[in-house]
Amino acid sequence: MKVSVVIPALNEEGIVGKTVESIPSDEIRDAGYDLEIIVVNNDSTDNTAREASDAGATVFLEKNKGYGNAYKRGFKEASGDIIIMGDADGTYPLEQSMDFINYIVEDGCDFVIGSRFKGSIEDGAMPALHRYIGNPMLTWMLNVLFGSSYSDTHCGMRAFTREALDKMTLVSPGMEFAIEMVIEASENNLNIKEVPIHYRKRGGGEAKLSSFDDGWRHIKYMLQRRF
Ligand SMILES: Nc1nc2c(ncn2[C@@H]2O[C@H](COP(=O)(O)OP(=O)(O)O)[C@@H](O)[C@H]2O)c(=O)[nH]1
Ligand SMILES: [Mg+2]
Repeated sequence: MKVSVVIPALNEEGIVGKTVESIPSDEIRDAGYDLEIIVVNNDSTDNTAREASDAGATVFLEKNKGYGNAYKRGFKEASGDIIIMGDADGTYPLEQSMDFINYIVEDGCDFVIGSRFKGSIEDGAMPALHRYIGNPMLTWMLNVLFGSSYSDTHCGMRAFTREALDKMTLVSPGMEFAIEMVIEASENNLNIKEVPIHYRKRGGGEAKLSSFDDGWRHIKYMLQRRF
């Protein structure tokens, strides 16, 4: 069986290399899996692409900007039976990848998603506005509208099977991709598992997320999709 780790990266010089290196390649290979690491770049103006490939990733350049477009490209290029996804900014514990894989292979889960709210959040890793208002409100709204029971719909560290990927219709170009995927997982009745994770401060660079624009886009996406 093969595992593909897919990471989108826009101007993540200084941290994308460390993020790639934090993937426990030996542990994954020792457990008997083939492994590929894919970084999808989008016209970064810094050394992101070079740093990622020096760290051992295969780098693709996607011409259409956006978080969703980057992931769609990465998933198209990935040939794994299991796909793991996460940010290039050092915030997610990719070193915990084997836990995610094991929930799929040993417990038969289809879709595994981290939860920062069931786990822990390093001081300064998430602005108070997102931690106490934005994320809980968006998570609550999604659960009410789509009948799901997530605790952290915006957690970007996830793993799923190829069959699960094939069932999900993923078309959003931008950050709404994150919630499109959890809605698709829920609506396709995938066997979903939440794993508590520790969320760290960004290892450098700048957040690409804009609180109000992206918050509003998420609300609009949910309402348009539901009604
Ligand atoms: N290739 C690519 N990656 C992106 C784009 N926008 C965001 N990313 C990456 O997607 C991940 C999530 O973005 P981030 O700024 O960390 O958002 P946050 O975690 O919600 O604050 C990071 O690894 C970014 O580098 C984009 O337009 N293209
Ligand atoms: Mg991030």
